Amino acid sequence: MKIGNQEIARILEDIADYLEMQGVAWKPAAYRRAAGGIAGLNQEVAAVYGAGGLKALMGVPGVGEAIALKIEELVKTGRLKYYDKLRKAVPVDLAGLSRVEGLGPKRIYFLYKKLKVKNLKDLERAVRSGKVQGLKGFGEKSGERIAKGLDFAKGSGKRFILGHVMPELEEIERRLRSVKGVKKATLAGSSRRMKETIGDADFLVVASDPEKVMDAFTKMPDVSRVLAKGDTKSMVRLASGLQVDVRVVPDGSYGSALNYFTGSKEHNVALRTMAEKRGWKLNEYGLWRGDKFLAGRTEEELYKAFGMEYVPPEMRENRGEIDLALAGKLPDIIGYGDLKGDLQTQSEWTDGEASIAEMAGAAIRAGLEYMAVTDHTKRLAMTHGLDEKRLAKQGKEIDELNAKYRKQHAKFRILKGTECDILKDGSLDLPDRALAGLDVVGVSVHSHFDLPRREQTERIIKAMKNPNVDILFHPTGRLIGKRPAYDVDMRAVIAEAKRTGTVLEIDALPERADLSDEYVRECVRAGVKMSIDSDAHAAGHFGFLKYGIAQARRGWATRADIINTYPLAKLLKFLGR
Ligand code: DGT
Ligand code: CA
Ligand code: CA
Ligand code: ZN
Repeated sequence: MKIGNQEIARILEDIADYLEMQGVAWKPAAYRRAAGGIAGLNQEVAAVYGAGGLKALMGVPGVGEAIALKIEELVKTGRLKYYDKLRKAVPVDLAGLSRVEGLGPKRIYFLYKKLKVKNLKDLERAVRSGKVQGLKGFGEKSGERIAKGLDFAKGSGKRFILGHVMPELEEIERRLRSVKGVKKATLAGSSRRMKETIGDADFLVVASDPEKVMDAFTKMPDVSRVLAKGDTKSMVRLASGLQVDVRVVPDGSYGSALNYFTGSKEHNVALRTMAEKRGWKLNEYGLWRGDKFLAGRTEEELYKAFGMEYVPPEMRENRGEIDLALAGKLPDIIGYGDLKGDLQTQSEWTDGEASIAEMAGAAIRAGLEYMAVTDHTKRLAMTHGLDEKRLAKQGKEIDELNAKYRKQHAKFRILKGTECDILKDGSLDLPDRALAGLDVVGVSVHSHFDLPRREQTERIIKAMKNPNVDILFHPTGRLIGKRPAYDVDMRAVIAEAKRTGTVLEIDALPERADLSDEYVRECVRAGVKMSIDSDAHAAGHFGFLKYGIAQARRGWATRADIINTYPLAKLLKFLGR
């Protein structure tokens, strides 16, 4: 079995840790340098060794003769006796334990000797029982720090919510672009495909001076740890815990590298298989027939060489997009500038932070032509939800604002709406006569999340049957990483939406992203209309809309599927107003 670079690097890191436990002086640093050099290598160590033996290994940044000999043993046998001996003496999960802030090799060793702590689980037990805090040389403060670090380490296998990390990633992209000699810098991976959560972030760079890029990248202020630094590849961990990789690639194969590192892996494999069937070869350096370079400078060129339409990153999941692109039949999915309005916003009348006028101002600046005010209803007492009387009063304020826009000849209209609570039995929190006076009625579930599936489904369907209801807001109620969707038969809900003409919302709030891309796809297939709403609670929240559009694109929705791409007159007609 061939041993990969990541594993070799990890073993060298572990050796460094073991040596540090023993109090060995400069050697740990040498092993760490070598590990970083290998992690940053753009070819397999095994291939380097195969081509040039021990000498070639010593050409890897940070690798001297002693370490080269150990790598040779690893490549040849898949094992390293020296490492096995160290591990046997102190059998601890170094990788896991070192993720805990405040735990270095010396302390890991100490905990092992005193409390037999071998892994995160043991550590958790020892922290809970107060044993760690009681250890001599481990004052109460560091015990507390370790307990905190433990919580974080346990969660660090977690995925990150796209909308929460995207602003920082955009900042990193700008930073990389501003480095001298950088020609291109682009976000790739799942964040380019705009997946609702990402595991790590991947950047590609074309630069005349890669060293400068790596220096700038590893020295960014929000970097908490440099995991690898090489000539063409570096990896860091940000203070948020998010890992970010950067690779410098040749300009001539930028397109194929971007395609490869954008993924998804499944899409890549399908493309590569197709290439092989034609007797071609596809890798991150290009598309080849024998030694002849066919394409790879740009992604457009690459897809064209296959005789395909360009596939937008959001669609690259090998869910049928390849056949459609080959046939020239990809759907014309909604674009990021296509929304004309927003149909779910909250104001300071309930739990929003801004006045209706302030929200409208922000919506206008976001390029929208209409916005529905959909404050909560009285059942949500903690949000100071509206009853019929306050709703009517709010309507007057909206009329006055609209009159003002008309006078200024501003092309903007505030719609009167509600986010009306669906009560336990499926009835609504406002009387029909109040709903009938509104421009747009949204309904949603905010309580009794634990009803049995049948009851939950019937409750929601009953609300959808009310002829005043236009949109079901955040249809599954999930909060990513916090609360799963309530148990509801979405197939039945989608069928009912088709029957009653109810719109299903794609709530763009990053932790909601509700509908998911799969449900968007099912709505498209069923011919059910959707809306993309920010669920804004503050003037700055209209920026969330792009994540909702991304979700719609990932579900292959076109403009026609999304009702708030319609101009106002068409929207009002659709809503029957
Ligand atoms: P993530 O980070 O879990 O949210 O998902 P990705 O898609 O960003 O995955 P990541 O970071 O492991 O790798 C970035 C891209 O590199 C991935 O989308 C496709 C490509 N890639 C990674 N590993 C492989 C592989 O084993 N085979 C192929 N064909 N492509 C790969
Ligand atoms: Ca990634
Ligand atoms: Ca990655
Ligand atoms: Zn809600």
